[in-house]
Amino acid sequence: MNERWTKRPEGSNWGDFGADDQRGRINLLTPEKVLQGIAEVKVGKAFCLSLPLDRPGRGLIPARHPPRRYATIRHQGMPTHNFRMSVMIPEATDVINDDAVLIHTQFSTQWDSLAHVGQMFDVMGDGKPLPVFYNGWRGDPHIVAPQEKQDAHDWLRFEGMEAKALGIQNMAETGVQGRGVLIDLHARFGREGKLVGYDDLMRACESGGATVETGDMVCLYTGFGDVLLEMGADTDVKALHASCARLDGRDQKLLQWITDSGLAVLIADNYAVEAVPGTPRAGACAALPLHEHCLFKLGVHLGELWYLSALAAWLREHGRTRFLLTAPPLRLPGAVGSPATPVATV
Ligand code: UVW
Repeated sequence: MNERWTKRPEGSNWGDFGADDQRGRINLLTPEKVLQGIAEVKVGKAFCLSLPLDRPGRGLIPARHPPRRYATIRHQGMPTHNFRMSVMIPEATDVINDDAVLIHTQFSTQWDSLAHVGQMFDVMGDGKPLPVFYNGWRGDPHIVAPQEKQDAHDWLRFEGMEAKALGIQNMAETGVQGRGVLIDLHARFGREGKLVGYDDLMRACESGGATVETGDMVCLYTGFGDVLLEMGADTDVKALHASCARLDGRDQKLLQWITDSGLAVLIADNYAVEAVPGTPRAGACAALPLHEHCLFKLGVHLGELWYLSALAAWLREHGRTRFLLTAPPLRLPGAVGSPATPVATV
């Protein structure tokens, strides 16, 4: 018996990939799936599926800020900016730049690790809900709390937080490569702020010719990335929140489809894949029901704010929906999310 849980959440797959599994459905990215992805490479054209990492402007999710860049300090307090090596070695002709970045891992194009969203859940069946994550890993001791530094800048006040289990490096270490399938919601709903349930999703699959098989990496193109880029740095947050399709995480049929389809990961060009918060419901429940279903119950990593526009246009023009997708996060031990620069090859 597993010592972390005696009762697994209804509809979850905890334990199915192993008692101590930390990869979830990434386990489905087998060599066969990589070969299926490679079989989709017909013309050798590659697409960058990342936004510029300083987009979306400020304010979309107020806790997350654009990257800040710093020059490193190389010698006698001097910044490594057009730094002349002759300062240190008189004959040297070299000129050097070096930088450091303070980056909010989920500000722009990103992966959510399985440590990103858990639930208060009665995992030991003793009537005492605890903070728990996929496969019964705990908020404490597995997701280690930060130490507070009272005198630090707000951004830097809580240092040392660490996902000792389920950190994003677990995903990175697999290479995250396989067959991508794009479902074109924009072709069906345009920029309407539409809540998409199972029936809508199935109609979009049918009209776009997309089929999803076990182990596929599913990308939802909604057009959100285009709206965001058109706004430039001055994000109109209200307009953005009202734009384009997002999944209805309260639709049980949709959640069941995620389970049954066997998809390995779920990706969108919007900021949460689903509507946030989910439509109101009486009683104790998840505010982010699709996050609960994917990250907490099934171990399905979520990709958000990906740039899918150019790929979607090319696929539509060529009557295709599948491609090779290579999308590792940073191999950053203990992080709960990561920027990504995914590549689709067609
Ligand atoms: C939220 O907090 C809404 O997280 P995510 O980046 O997964 O949308």
